Amino acid sequence: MLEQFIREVDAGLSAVQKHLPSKYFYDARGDALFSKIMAMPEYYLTRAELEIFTEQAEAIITALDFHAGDYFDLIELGAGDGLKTKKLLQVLMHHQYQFDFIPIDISANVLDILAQSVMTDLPEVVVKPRQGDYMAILASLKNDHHPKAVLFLGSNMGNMSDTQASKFLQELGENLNPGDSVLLGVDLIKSADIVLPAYNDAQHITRDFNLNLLRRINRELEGDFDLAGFAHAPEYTEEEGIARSFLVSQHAQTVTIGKIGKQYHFSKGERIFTEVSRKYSREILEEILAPTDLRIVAEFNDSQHYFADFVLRREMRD
Ligand code: AVI
Repeated sequence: MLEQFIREVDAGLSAVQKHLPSKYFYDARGDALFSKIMAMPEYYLTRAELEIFTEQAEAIITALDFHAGDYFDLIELGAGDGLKTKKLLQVLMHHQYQFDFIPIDISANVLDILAQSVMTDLPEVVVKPRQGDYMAILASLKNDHHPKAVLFLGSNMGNMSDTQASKFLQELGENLNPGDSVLLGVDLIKSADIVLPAYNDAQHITRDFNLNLLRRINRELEGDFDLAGFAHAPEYTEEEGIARSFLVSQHAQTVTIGKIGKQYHFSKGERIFTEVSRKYSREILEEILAPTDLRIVAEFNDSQHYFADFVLRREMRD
């Protein structure tokens, strides 16, 4: 784990256009900051998707096409705060569907919190948390003879490039059986005056979240980044539909990272690219899905059309 962090930081900071992987935002401090981001007035994504789940859970369940009497697996990739999933679980329980709820996450801690909260609020739901790699666990579940619906919510796919997203959905499809479903939550392309503030909030929580990458390198890799020497700078245009976050060096500076045993030079104005947050249209999603076995069968939107939850179905191969 530490070796991979070292390798990826060294590769990213040695590149001509410096970059760092956004997955390293999420240590304990990063998780707490992201929880705050989800509650910010500017971060419309969480509220929009929660509205979809609150208002349209019945229709979503119909689109997932479970048959009465079938015992199925409801799998969630990345255990979030559970708020949206609980809406779905409530309606499923109300209609006396029979299923296991299987949240999968790499963090045992995050899984524990979600499992506890579901067991407290909905004690009749069978929760079977699985810790580890998404695809490895899906592969291990593939032959359990239960129909499956996989939830991948919260615009988490937006943090992948289109190539990565396509590869991810291809693998996801390969680990499902024909007829299984995916419920995919994505943020939709809209104007910059709505999207940009979500990544550049008035309380500067997103700035701290972005800078947390450098703080983490300082702590875990013995770095000496001066956090005040880097500014948070997000960019977004509606034409492209991709929000990108950068950290911009405020003056020429040299940073030493002890555990790598190297120094990295930053010129004034030089940027570190830290995160992509893709916004989608149905057409873009269809292009991403083209090489996969998954097809769109339904789309649910919030009342403002900010967000979409797509139901995808693993099709039969001929
Ligand atoms: C987790 N992910 C969907 C968030 C997003 O909107 O891209 C991460 C985030 N980055 C800055 N703010 C929120």
